[in-house]
Amino acid sequence: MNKLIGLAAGLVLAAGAARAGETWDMPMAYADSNFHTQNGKLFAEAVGICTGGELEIVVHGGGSLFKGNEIKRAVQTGQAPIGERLLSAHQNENILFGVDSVPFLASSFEASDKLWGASKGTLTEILADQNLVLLYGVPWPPQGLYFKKEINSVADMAGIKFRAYNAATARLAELAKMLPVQVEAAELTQALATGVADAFISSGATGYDRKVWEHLGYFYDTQAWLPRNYVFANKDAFDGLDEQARNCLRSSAMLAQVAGTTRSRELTGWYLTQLAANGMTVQPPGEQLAAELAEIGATMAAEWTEAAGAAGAAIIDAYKAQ
Ligand code: PCA
Repeated sequence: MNKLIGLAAGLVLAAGAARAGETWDMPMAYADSNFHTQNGKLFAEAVGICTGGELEIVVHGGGSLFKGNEIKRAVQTGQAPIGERLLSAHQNENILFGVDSVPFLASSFEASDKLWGASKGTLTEILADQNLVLLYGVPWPPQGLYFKKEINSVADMAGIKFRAYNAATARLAELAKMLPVQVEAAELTQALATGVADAFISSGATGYDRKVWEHLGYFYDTQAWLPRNYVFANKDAFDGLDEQARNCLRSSAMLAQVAGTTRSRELTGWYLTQLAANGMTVQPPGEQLAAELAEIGATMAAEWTEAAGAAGAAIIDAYKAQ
């Protein structure tokens, strides 16, 4: 039995008799086969077992219920009671949502966990003010650059159409004199096929999910940051549950965060192997490229710190103090 389900099955003993209850639709933005979506399904299963069927969560992957960029609003307004989204996609709303996409600030799983620990309290408060309850967050594998051709310097990138997924990736494109275009992961394959974009930054996971080897040849393992998906509930829907169901959501969320993060870490190398097995050149950036990307990263870190003010500084201080 899966560890997560096993623990949840233990919790059900405390949960009492089963009774017919509520069903929550849970929109998720990424492919059904993606590990975030699979982990969301385990979370849903754990909640179902823990509540003895009182709360059934039905996962809708691949942006099938709401598109990625619609999910937060849908949950805020109660059109969906719960959902998952890329946290840094909301940086335009509040700079602090972009804390996990500052280049080279936290570029390992260990550092990502520390940064999450340092930022979670503040993010929870911001989301609570938006009628949302933060449940859990799971990082994507480290972000690397995908291109059609070999790239040895930032100058080689000039003029390339670059698919962005948040404000930071668009800014990176600008600083490298590329042309950013926002595209959801669900539409990435089509964007590459039609020439809307010829390059992007993402994890091996998204390259694999979208079979990007059909269009691109090179992956540079820059390990620039590990952006996080987070799962959140509508606060009114959450508060409307009985205490037992709320506790089940919280405990299943804790398990899902650990299980999902472990899975992300375990799969990181495997995804890169798959890119290579499908004909891509997978390698670290060359010395010049790495140095020039570090400079762009330093510019972006300074811009983020300036925009994030005292609240941002408090998060960075807490992160560095760990
Ligand atoms: N995949 C998502 C976000 C980060 C990642 O690794 C994407 O490319 O949209």
